Amino acid sequence: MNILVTGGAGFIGSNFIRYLFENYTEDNVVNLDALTYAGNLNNLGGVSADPRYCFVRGNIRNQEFVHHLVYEYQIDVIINFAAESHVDRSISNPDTFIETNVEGTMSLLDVAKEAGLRLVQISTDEVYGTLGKTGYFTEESSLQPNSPYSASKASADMLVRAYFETYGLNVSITRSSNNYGPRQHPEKLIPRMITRGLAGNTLPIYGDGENVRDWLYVMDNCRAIDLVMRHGRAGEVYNIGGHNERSNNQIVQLICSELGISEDRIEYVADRLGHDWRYAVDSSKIGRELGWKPKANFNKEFHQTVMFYLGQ
Ligand code: NAD
Ligand code: TDX
Repeated sequence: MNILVTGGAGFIGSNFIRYLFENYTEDNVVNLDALTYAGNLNNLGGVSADPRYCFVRGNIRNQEFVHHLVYEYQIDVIINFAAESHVDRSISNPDTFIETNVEGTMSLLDVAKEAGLRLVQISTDEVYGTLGKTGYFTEESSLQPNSPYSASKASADMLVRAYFETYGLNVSITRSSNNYGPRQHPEKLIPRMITRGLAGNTLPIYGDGENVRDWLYVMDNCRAIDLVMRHGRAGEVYNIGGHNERSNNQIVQLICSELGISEDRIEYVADRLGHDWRYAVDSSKIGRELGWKPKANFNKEFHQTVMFYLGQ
């Protein structure tokens, strides 16, 4: 297959390209990435010389350009990772989130429609809003996004759904929980705490730190996305969860222990506006239909993740 990966210079996209090349010999990848502040070609070290790989700098909103790429490289499927992905930035500057996450997805949908291609939209569990202490989001849960970021991702999901219902476009959506692993931008909780910890800085936890996230090892997510790309049903949504719920306090305490630094470095700071309290997804559908379940041992992969950032 000839696969157009958008946003492949970012965290999950770059790990996904690695996953493909490690597991398949026949696939070719075109990585289309605008190289925003979040894109880093060093994430593709070791891959960039592979004859199956090609990097193209460009914006997913540039429909004419994407259209040209699809024909030039005879693309079979588009996997859309490209996004503005940081909730805090969406609170201070929502405009680019609408431009990339909504208009950019719309542009790709139009190209896929015109060329008759399959498209997999990489979405997030944040579109469902927040949970209390119990319960899980299923694919049938209502969309109740609370941040400009999650509202932009939910809007994109609605467009994807509409292109399936209206034009019969061959689309699937994945909604994963929080990913951890190598090559994540240092603005996100885990790499931020590690890099600040190493630099001797304070470790800023928002609010009381009791917010809960379900941590999914990035390679488990890549394996799930690959299954959805090849075998997922058109018009369907697949939740992907790690079954590793931890409070932010627990995560930062673990980082302190991994780095051998004192928890006195933790500083409780002003809470994030509209801060979702808990995310947790029911991923039984992808287990039932595609035989996926998370394989990673959390403590082992968390340790490896810390080692990765220590080595940088
Ligand atoms: P990231 O911010 O690390 O990477 C995003 C990439 O997209 C960057 O390389 C950036 O340069 C590129 N990009 C941004 N705007 C672009 C544009 N207009 N045109 C082309 N490229 C553009 O993000 P990530 O953490 O790897 O997330 C990837 C996807 O997965 C996103 O759609 C995100 O919403 C979703 N997601 C992420 C997580 C997570 O925990 N990181 C969880 C669930 C879903
Ligand atoms: O400095 C910090 N202190 C802190 O307490 C940062 C950066 C975060 N936090 C808290 C906020 C969240 O409760 O940690 C938790 C995780 O924060 P982020 O790493 O910003 O992730 P989150 O907001 O949960 O969103 C992530 O998962 C879902 C990704 O960034 C999204 O792209 C994805 O859709």
